Amino acid sequence: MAIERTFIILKPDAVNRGICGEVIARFEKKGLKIVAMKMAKLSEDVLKEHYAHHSGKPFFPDLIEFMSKSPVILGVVEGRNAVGLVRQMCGVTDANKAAPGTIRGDFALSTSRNVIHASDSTDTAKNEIEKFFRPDEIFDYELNNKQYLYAADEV
Ligand code: 3AN
Repeated sequence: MAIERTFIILKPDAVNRGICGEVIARFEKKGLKIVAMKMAKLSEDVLKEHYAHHSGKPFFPDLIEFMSKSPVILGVVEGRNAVGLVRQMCGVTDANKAAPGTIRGDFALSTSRNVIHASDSTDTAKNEIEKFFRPDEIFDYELNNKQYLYAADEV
């Protein structure tokens, strides 16, 4: 499994409910590495492009209004199979159906207020990271814990 980078947004509900730290801690505890992080208020134009695949759906206006209402935290998370792994840790879109133990399963009750966005494929991750972060905002550094996270033939 390759070392991948994936893009996350801690949405306005996470910021305003004060649970960002708990969510980020889950990725750190799992052994994933935070390689970029910043707070930003996303414009309606940026959000309409980010969620273009939902344009025209009944919930689209509420989604844009909600996501632009307050600052969010943007991040890049790195590790083996990070794209699929972070999606698994988030749980399914409808937080009512998300399994206990997942972020949405443990922290949310709604489809539209579901705490976190995470890229759904390696291609999407690459595009989203490029769109939301400049190269100098993403950091290459060693945690020096690889031998404790992976066997020698796994890295
Ligand atoms: P995910 O974030 O799990 O990849 P997407 O990409 O289908 O899910 O949806 C993006 C966001 O749009 C969701 N996180 C949620 O906020 C909102 N959304 C998706 N489907 C619905 C729905 N049926 N009703 C309300 N909001 C929705």
